[in-house]
Amino acid sequence: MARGLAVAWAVLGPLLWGCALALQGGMLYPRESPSRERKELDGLWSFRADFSDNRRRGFEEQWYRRPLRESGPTLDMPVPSSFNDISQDWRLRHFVGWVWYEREVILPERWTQDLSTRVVLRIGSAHAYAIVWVNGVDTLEHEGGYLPFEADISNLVQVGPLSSQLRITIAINNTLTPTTLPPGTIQYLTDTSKYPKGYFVQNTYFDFFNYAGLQRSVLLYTTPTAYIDDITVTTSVEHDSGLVNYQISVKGSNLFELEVRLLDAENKLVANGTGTQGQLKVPGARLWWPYLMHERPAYLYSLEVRLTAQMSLGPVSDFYTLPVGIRTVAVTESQFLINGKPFYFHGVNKHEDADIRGKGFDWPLLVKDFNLLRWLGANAFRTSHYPYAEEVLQMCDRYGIVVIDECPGVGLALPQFFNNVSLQNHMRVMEEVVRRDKNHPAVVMWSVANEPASHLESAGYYLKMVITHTKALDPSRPVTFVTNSNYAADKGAPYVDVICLNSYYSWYHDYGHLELIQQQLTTQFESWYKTYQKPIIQSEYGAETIVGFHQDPPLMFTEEYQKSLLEQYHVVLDQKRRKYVVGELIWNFADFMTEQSPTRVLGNKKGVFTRQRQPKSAAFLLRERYWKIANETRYPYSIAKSQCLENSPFT
Ligand code: GCB
Repeated sequence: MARGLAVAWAVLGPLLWGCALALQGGMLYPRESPSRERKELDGLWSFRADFSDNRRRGFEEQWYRRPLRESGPTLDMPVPSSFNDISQDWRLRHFVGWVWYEREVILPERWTQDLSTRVVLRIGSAHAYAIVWVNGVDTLEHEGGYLPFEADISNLVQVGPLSSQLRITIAINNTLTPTTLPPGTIQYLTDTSKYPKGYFVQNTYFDFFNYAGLQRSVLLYTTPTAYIDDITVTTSVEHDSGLVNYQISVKGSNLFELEVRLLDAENKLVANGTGTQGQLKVPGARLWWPYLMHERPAYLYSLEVRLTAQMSLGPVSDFYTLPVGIRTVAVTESQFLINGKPFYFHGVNKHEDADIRGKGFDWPLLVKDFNLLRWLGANAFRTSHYPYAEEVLQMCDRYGIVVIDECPGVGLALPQFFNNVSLQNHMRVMEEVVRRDKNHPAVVMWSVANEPASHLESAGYYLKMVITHTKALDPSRPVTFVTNSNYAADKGAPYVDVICLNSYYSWYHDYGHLELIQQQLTTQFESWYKTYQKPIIQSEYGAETIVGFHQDPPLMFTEEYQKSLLEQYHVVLDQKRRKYVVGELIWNFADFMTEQSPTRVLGNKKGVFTRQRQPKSAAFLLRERYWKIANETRYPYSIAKSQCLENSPFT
């Protein structure tokens, strides 16, 4: 693609925004406000896995009609959490099929009696397919983990004196099929000399454990019956003014007024407007900068939206406040620009994985990981290989950590996965990702897939369609996918704005031959750049390392080998980063769980931290490097200190 075009969409983006969102309805993060309340349903839920042969007993016996405990034995299951590692039953760890969750709730009386209140049930994520009943009534279905879904349940709870008691039942199926995202296959093993009748396994084509369940919060929240349904904000900069373009969708009324106020961090009004769309001009705006790039990073304004609607019961008001960072993103032939300045990604890939909670959202883990990112001097991460919890992105906005937001398009390894049904599903998932994450200043690029079989012709068409669709959904951000194909064979690369490359020299090839890395990596970069003239990110590299294994000279799996491999990569990255390589993301931030296999020792051990978040030797090497790069690339060029925790440089 011509570079001019890339720049053009960065400029035109804010104007084009919103013309293509195909999903109905918004997915604003549920925030409290004078007109909105929240009730979190985290804690212990009743749980039962359906171990019946066809996994359908729950439906046959209609477990949703009565309290789950009346259907048979239940377990206590914490939410949020993956269910897999919580019990001592190995069958649950590897369970494939339907599991049932249930929780009883008492609602505040006002929620059930006040007919100008709307009650919404929101599920942060349910991996991978979910059906929801409220008081036994089929209310909601959703396909795909890692993204929220919700339903207005007012008509179920505002029906009579007993309605303040609510029973929420959620059936979740973790089966992955050729048309789910990520895809998978169910294989029946029919050799009766080896396997019992009906024996099957779930095959996945990615390298992380298929944790499942209610892995993020479930909550109830209220809005008035006329309400702010969605807000879309894009920003740009003109001379020293920040421009905030907003578009607001209102539901429940056609007769309404909207007031929009932009406040600075001291709560001072800096601009205001009215109506469903407009542009706010902020003279002398403070920009949202990535931390380490600027002395005053991550500046957030607040966009206060107030809706006043005329309803038959009288006037109704709704309030919603959205954090807004003013910043621009653009891509040239060899640079990734934030606020017009070259940005170098020195960061990590992550997983939402730790200990017994699996992928369950956890505040202590969130804060610990961000403290480690700052200790490391990491300024960016990729949400490999699925969208992370919204609270993670909110932290990135506040701390100034840049995000490449990846959808669950991982494991697209077989030709049959590039079919039309999968394509439609993939495009819908991108709609959900963009709808959820579009307003985060920290998100600077979308990644539509990780390591698809992009050498296939069918994959070329498929990736072109998903990328084009994503660009139409959000013309303000670059789009990529992460490849491990050869530069000459890759059919998807022509459509991306930034080339993201995974390579594992001297790990999956030429085992132990660290001396080859420099030559092979140089060839990789030069071939790709010569072919495409687009900026390149080394989006994965690393080595499996078992903490406490030592050997000198280095051997594979030791801490010394991981360090030496990184050092070899860094020599070439240093040569190329002044030219067209715009980032390096280590694989991985921390060790994580995978399926069992002879090449994985209790999971993937390529973390620079252990799964318990303790550093391996490579973490210190990376820390020195990242702080050195931060000092060299900071704008304006002042000295960054590695003691980043003092005096909170993040506000
Ligand atoms: C990759 C994948 C990642 C794996 C990693 C590895 O290329 O993108 O999901 O975990 O390699 O360690 O093999």
